[in-house]
Amino acid sequence: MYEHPYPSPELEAQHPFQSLEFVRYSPAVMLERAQQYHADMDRRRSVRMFSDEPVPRELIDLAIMTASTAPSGAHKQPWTFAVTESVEVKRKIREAAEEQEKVNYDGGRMNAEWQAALAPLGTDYHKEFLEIAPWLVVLFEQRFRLTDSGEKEHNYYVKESVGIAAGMFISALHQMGLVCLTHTPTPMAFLSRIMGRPDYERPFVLFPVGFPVTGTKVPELRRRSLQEISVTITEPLD
Ligand code: IYR
Repeated sequence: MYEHPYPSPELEAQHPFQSLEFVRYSPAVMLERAQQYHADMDRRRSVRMFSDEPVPRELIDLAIMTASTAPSGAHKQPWTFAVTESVEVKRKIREAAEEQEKVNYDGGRMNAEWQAALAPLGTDYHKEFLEIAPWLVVLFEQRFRLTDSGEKEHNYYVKESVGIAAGMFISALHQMGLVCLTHTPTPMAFLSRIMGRPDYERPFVLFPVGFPVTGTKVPELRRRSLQEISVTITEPLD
């Protein structure tokens, strides 16, 4: 039994609590679901060739709602998802992204080691997909929040929180049968300007979202094995 139950009666008297909605599966169902989910997620790939086929806004909104279930520091939910299907907005974003990427690739802002690491992906400064994909979703991190009275309210673990939300967004899209690219055309300040976001928000990732163009190819990648990515600790080492 816990000597320090959570919530304590004093805590619960001051802040509302509710019962956890927990679904318990049998061991066989747990294993089946775990294997299914892994196999499904293992098919997810970043895509750079999008179809211009339309995607209902409702699906984008559902992916955002799923992303926003992410845990966040002090439950501050320090994110804004800016969504556009506007031809003009997408064109401006493509132009500005290509301008930055040209400096990254051809102007030496990415060093030789970095460029070599990207060689198997074959990326370059051309970002046509930013106009072709039906939706662009820019995830902004809120460094702080302004209250209704205009006061700064702190957010906590913003990068961690927004990173988790980004991952959940990516998996939500995959689960519903859409693809995206995790795109960071750095420096990304142009996204704040074009999308009219306040200066206390910073662009974190730009996601083109849609369907892959028919015949899309992706690089053959090997995912690191469990043995390579996981260690088991059996005794304290310090
Ligand atoms: N932002 C550039 C370069 C780039 C960097 C990394 I790290 C990648 O994994 C892929 C691309 C671009 O989008 O082309």
